[in-house]
Amino acid sequence: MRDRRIQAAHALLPNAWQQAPKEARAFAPVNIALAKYWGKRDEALHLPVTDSFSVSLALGTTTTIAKGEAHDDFWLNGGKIDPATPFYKRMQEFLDLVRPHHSFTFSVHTENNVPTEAGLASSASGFAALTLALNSFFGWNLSSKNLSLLSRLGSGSACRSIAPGFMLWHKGEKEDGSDSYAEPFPEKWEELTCGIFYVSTKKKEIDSRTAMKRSQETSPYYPLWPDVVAKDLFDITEGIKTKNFSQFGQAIEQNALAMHALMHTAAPPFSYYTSDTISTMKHIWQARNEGVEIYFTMDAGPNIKAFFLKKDICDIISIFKSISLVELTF
Ligand code: 2P0
Repeated sequence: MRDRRIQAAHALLPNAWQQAPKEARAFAPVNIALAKYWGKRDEALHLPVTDSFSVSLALGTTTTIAKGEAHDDFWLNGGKIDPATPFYKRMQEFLDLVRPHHSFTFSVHTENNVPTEAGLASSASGFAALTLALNSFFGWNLSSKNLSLLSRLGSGSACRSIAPGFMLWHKGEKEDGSDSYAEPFPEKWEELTCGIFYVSTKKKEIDSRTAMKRSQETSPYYPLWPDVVAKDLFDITEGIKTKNFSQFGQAIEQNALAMHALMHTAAPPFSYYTSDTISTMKHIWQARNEGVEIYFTMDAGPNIKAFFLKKDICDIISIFKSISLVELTF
């Protein structure tokens, strides 16, 4: 499994490289999945069962890399990471793919301006920022496609975090994953607005990797998922192209609810919903019934990300006191 990952990474890198600057820093945005990545056709290479689609936020991760000392040292928001944690191990495993030689060590400072591990996709922006920082640290000069392919080896959804705007991740067909990358979807939507309901910023009880695997392996409804995504993805992209907000909104909400239904029907079942998640969903449905167009999506966590149009901002903030507006990047 490790060899296939190393092979996949090395296929993307130049033949010879050397450390260029003393340190390098890069920013990558959080991406919010609108048609979700939920299930893998290859676990080692993070190859998905379906295409997926996202929009990037202005929030994200800034990563600074320098050469380390005796061993790898990682910091997250100013705190040093314990080498026994899964976070440390995942970072180290990713860096193993690109270490110039066995004894080369890294010092990595990661700053998130979103709550870590609260279902706000910080592992995606984290691995994307790390990939972009490595690219300038070693002077690889990789294309956007190769940056996306490389970051996918850290975390699948990271491949959609290497650029702003709408991103489409092609699932690809090849066994080596060389055609499974994300690229910008060539449409903008300046009117589109996002607001987050921070229902809980507590660490989640079940990590998304485990959640995805259990849904795929045990939900009797998983076989329906590829067709659900294909239909939703069509409606989302058509909605964007024709600026049909109802078509777009219905599809993103349906896709998120279908993904959570897979978790609710897994064995054993589990849920990221809290009672506040459910009351926020109901509040959104009620506002919609009363004529205010607002739709939501949710990822592997209890927080709700709502989408609406700029013209409705005043109504939205007067109806939803706890919504935090966040900037999208087009
Ligand atoms: C997504 N999520 O499309 C979906 C929706 C969470 C809910 O991708 O195992 O951390 O590293 O490839 O990318 C979260 O899964 O999983 C995720 P790995 P990842 O954004």
